[in-house]
Amino acid sequence: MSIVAVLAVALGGDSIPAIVPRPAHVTVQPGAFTLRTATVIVTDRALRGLGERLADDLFPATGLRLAVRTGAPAGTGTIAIRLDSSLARLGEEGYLLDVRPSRLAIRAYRAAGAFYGIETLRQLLPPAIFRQAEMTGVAWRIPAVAIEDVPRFAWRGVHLDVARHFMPKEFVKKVIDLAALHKLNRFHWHLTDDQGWRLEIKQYPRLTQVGAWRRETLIGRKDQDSTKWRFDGQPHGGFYTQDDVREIVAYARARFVTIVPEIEMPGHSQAAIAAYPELGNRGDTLPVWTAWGVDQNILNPGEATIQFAQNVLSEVMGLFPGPWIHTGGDEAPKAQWKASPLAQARIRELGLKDEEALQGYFTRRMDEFLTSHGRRLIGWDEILEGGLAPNAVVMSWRGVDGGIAAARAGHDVVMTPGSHTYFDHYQSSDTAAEPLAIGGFLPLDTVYAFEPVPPALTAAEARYVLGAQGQLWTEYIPDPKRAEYMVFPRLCALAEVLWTPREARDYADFTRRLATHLERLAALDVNFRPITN
Ligand code: TNX
Repeated sequence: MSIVAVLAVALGGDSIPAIVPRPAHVTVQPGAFTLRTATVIVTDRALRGLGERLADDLFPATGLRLAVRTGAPAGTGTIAIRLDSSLARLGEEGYLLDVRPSRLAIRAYRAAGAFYGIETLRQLLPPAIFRQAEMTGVAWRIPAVAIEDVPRFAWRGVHLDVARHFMPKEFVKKVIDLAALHKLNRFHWHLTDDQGWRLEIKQYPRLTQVGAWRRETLIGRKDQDSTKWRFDGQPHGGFYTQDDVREIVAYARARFVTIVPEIEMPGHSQAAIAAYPELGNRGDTLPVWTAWGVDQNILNPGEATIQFAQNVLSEVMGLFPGPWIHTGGDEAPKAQWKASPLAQARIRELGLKDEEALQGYFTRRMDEFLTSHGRRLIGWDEILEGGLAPNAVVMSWRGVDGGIAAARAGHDVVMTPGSHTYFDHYQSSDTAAEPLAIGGFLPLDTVYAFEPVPPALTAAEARYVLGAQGQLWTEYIPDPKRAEYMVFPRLCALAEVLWTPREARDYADFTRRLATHLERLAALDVNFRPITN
């Protein structure tokens, strides 16, 4: 048992309330605050929107329409939500939550902190609070606690591949909502790949007219022998219009989630080449890819293609206000560049060593472009191979070594190793009892045991580790329900890795709280994998 839990028991209180991720400091006190018809939500002018959102969230299950008053005194029977300039120690995202039988108060230095205080408050209520119809016979009691909470990491992310299988806009919003419930603050949206281009680009309409649709999809696991491949004969596709994106960006912003859009280059680009064959190396007309794996068809490194990529990124920057733009960079086989006169001439002209250095040059051109527009390029760890672009942030997916190398070179890093953060891997060793997955084995306790800061880093280097995120690649994940099954409850474990102080992490205590948390997810219609092992 942790020190906090021992203290709580010693004080005669219950164990730590079932909040996921577990707050940094919790003191359980006697008594409870009860929601009643007369309860009033009191906010600062700046936090009025958050107060209204809380009132809206509490209404369906309780049937109570709580009044929201701005600038009123926080007396008996009030829920006060306020900014406090003396709380700079809590940073952008920390908060204090003080629940007494007579009144309840959330205080934070910044609005994001107040938002997380509200998320904690919702989890202190019975799980039925997440239902969308009035739940009779439930006592809406909030146990008296004093919570002081700040996140351990600044980058707490979840990634979703909507290229391999298109996921509808409503599901994207649900993922953002669930991210916020777990106090995650980055949504990495993998929008383009060989099998589909999902973002409307006004200058290049064929990207979605052609690139958003594939003729059919490989059935089952990809066999080494391509003569054995069988296809489903069903067209698959879809894309988000720019208006859809504006809606999703606003939805995320209201939940303090920054979207990190990803446009893959120069690899994972067959859908773009299918739309505009001049982007490829051979000028042949390709279909949007119907199989999985590492594709040999990559963008050519010519000046016109660099211009194309920058034009696309201009529209992306116009849609997404966040600081980070992801340009992929992973798995770009160089056979076509080796055979291409244009690529070889580029290598000579630019005095580059080889094809890897040419990809490094391509990435640096994107880095300069994004930097000149006040943004940061982020890419998968292959971008280290051809000489790292000066401002780039690295996502370390092939283990943590890329992250270590980048941090030592003074680059920001987000840890995304397959070994601990790939939610497309199996959740059980009994794979026959699970839906078909890409392979691998990533059980819940392994996610929980993940340590984003590799011990090899010094304290100074460790500061470059911004955090981590969970990945959902969707080759074998055809729809939202399967996506939920693969992500939950593993994302709950990762959220705790990212939020909770390292010394307060305790797997047994996590699984105890998770049992209640899964009732919340059930109320929210999340198709989580039940805990069976
Ligand atoms: C590798 S992770 C990829 C993806 C696949 C994934 C499957 C990464 C940067 N590239 O394109 O979907 O493996 O696990």
